[in-house]
Formats: sequence, structure tokens, C-alpha cells
Amino acid sequence: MTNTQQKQTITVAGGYDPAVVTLKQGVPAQLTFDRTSSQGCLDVVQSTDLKFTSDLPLNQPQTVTIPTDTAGEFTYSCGMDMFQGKVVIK
Ligand SMILES: [Cu+2]
Repeated sequence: MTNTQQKQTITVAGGYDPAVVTLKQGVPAQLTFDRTSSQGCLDVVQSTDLKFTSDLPLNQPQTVTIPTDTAGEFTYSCGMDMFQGKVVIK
């Protein structure tokens, strides 16, 4: 991993895989959500903690940039907060 950028792809298919992503503090980060199944109600992903929201059309990976200034554990979820994933920044 370089110190200039970090990227992680999360597969969305009846949940989030991997469910926990660990990122380095202070290094710009992008998460790409790849929704590969119409299962569940995962067509929106959102995070109040990480300040993003994105529609997830089937089989069209969507990339969001997230802040990594603050260390800690942050959650994101589907539009109805039924499925959750976690980002750990340290
Ligand atoms: Cu939901």
C-alpha cells in the first residue's frame, strides 16, 4: 500500500463483504461498492458518520471518497439501516 491513496472494494450481495474494512488514518481513501445481487434492500448505501450516500445500481460499482482524518470505528448501512458495515480507521 502506498501512502498516497487506499482503495477497498466491498461486494454487496445480501450484506456487505467484507463487513469490516480497516484503513489507515490520514491517507485518502475510496470505497467501491459493487452490488452483485438484487437480494435484500441494499440499493442505497449511506453513512452519517462518513458523510456519504450513494445509490447502488445492480452491477455498476459506485465509488465514494471517505474522510480518514479521525481514527475510530464508523458504520454505514443500507437505506433502512437493516444491513450494516463498519470502517475502522487507525
Ligand atoms: Cu435495508
